[in-house]
Amino acid sequence: MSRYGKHNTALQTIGMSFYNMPYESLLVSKKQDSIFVDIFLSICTHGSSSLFLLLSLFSSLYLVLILYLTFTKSFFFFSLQRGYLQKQKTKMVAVDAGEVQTQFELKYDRASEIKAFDEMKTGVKGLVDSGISEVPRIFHQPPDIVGESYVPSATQFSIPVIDLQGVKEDPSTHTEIVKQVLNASQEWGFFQIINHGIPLSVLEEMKVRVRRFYELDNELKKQFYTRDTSKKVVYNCNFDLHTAPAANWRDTVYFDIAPDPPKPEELPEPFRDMMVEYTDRMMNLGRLLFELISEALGLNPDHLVKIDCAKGLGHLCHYYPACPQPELTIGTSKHTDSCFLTVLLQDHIGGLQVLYENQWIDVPPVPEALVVNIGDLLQLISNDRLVSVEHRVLANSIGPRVSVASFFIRETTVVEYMSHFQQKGLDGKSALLHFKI
Ligand SMILES: O=C(O)CCC(=O)C(=O)O
Repeated sequence: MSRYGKHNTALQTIGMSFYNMPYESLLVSKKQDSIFVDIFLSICTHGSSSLFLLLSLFSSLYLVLILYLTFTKSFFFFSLQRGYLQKQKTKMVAVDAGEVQTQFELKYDRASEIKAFDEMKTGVKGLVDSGISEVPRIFHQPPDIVGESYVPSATQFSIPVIDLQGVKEDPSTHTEIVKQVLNASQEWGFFQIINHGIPLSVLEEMKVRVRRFYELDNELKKQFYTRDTSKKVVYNCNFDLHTAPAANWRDTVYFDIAPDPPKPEELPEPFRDMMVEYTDRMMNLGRLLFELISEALGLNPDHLVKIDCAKGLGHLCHYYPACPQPELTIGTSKHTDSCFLTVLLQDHIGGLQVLYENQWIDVPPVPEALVVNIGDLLQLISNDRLVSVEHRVLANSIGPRVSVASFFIRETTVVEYMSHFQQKGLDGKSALLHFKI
């Protein structure tokens, strides 16, 4: 007789009704001693008190599982912060009054730390939300860069501000504006514009939408986290995360928006009803700027538009979370832009700096202004008359900072250039050097 013989009647009833299989086959499959069968049979014979015991057992197991998952997640962030995922410690050394340097030691499994961080798909914001109080080592900039960030920005210069009011109505105003655009593009490669035609309400709303995207639930945002740059919407932390010597304190969502925009349903919800308007207005402004730059170069006003400089557009929506140790890292490493022209919307936090006469100059936030800068491709096709200038964004203990960089590009002509730019990352050297003869 089976050792389960005394439970036969109850087992037969429950076995038939729950599993819809003959009682005999249930017995055959349970020949081995099993704690689960014991529990099951005990319920059959002892009724509700056993059921209560069983439910308690499963609740406890569930609780243990939740605690385990919470602990391992916190441990990941804790490990990343403390550097336990690395083989040796980073040493902070005071070099001079107020100056701090990070000494990099040799054995450092950076690739594993980067991989683990990237697989979380929650970016820098995820780290900050987890409550870290120290910047993880993967974000520590090399000592020379850290030292450079400490130098106060030069205040004797300020980047030009050009008022576009009346540019289309008044010929003498128009001529004056063209002159200012030429000077700024030759001398600085950067300028701010006011009265550019995009209402302040649209600019403010776009910043709200960027913040709203980053504040989405992690599971929703993760759907867009990718390193597949053929996608129309690419959200990740640093496009060069796996190749750069140090990661930037910044997350980005990129929209490849023109000439072939993504379908509205492909966009993250916060941008759906906003992207068309922002893009249309940015395209109009882009065409105006290319007309002014064409004239500044002595060309027909429609020259740059005719050669499709204003045809392709991408928006990079950056998010710079507040940083617990801004002196150790950077928001965006110094670089030049890989496009014809960039129009940048920044919020009130500040941190954008431009290299001018070998000094870093702040680009002060002005609510109604947009920042315009010449990209590498315009420098290239203008035979260096216009300059694509290095810029960077400092990390800040105040934040988050958001910005939207709209890049005008003509992709088909720059496939090779872009792949070189992507591969080299933000290493402080112009991608043009690779193409000069
Ligand atoms: O966030 C900023 O202010 C600048 C971003 C930038 O330099 C870029 O996207 O190339």
